[in-house]
Amino acid sequence: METLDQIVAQAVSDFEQAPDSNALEQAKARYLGKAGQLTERLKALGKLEPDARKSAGAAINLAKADIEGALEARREALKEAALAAQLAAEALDVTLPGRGMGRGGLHPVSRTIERIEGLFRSIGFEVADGPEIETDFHNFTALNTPENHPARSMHDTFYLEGSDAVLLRTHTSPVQIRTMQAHVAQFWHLSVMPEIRVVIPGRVYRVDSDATHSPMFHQVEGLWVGQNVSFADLKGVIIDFLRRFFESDDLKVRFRPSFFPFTEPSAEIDVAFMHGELEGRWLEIAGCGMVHPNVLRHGGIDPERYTGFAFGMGPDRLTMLRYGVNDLRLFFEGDVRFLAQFR
Ligand code: 2U9
Repeated sequence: METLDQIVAQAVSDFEQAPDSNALEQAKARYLGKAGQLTERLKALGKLEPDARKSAGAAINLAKADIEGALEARREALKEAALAAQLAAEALDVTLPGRGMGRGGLHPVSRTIERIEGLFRSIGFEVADGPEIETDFHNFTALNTPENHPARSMHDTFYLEGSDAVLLRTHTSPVQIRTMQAHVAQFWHLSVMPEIRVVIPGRVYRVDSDATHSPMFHQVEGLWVGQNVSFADLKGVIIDFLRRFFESDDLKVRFRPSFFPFTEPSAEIDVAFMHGELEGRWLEIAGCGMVHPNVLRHGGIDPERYTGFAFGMGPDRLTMLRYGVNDLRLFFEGDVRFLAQFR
């Protein structure tokens, strides 16, 4: 039979070799568990004479204390090793460089709008804006758009709930009406009013959505009203603007007769590049015309004394052309991977 010393030595060795706490507790059971070696010896004490029982019991208790000591020591060692492993796994390398703050930038359409504003400011235009929620009067009636015009239908225009007279503006033109009215209110007492020269950039809304139409898009409109403002002035301003905008002195521009309720005569403006991928192709870029007498009257201006021209263009489309973007929706999804390319 093994001596107590041998059992203790075996237990200490088993504990030391236990790789984790599970194995350690199993090893403990072999010595101190219900059927463990030391437990069996304690049970056997009952069969001994009282004197022998006393000395044997004392020896077993000493052995048990040794084994428990070794067990506790190994438990501590495993706990420390586990903590050290966790600390190593979760360690941060504080010497790594930081991630840095991402640098923001203007949206490509905002850049186009600022560019357009700058070019018109350079020839004496002011920049104006107005409300995106408009009245049916400013958006349609004042712009000579008849009661039955399809643009006024719920299929094309977002009306505010419970109203057929308040809507999301479908163009920036109502701001031009407001500009004329404010101008007249300020200068009506003068024998000749100063000229109005404004460009109006802004968001507009239409019931429309596909790769080339968004329910929200941008417009820039311009208006020049004064005595003797002519279609020749319109052509000069527009051609000069387009050549500067596209940085191309040999850009071709043509005015194609068209119809808008708010201008008469009216024209579509096409451009053709003399270089690059789109060379020689006519591209529709804007619309324009002489402000209709009814529209001047709604603005409070006497069409017998003053004339004016107006134009409208889509900066979203101009941005697509300038940067070669083929899906309008990319501008309004807010995907930073797309937008970061324009920083
Ligand atoms: C007033 C009088 C006249 C503005 C005009 C157009 C022609 C035109 C479109 C071009 C691209 C809108 O964004 S777009 O789809 N615009 O074709 N706009 S004349 O005429 C006005 C505006 C206000 C008081």
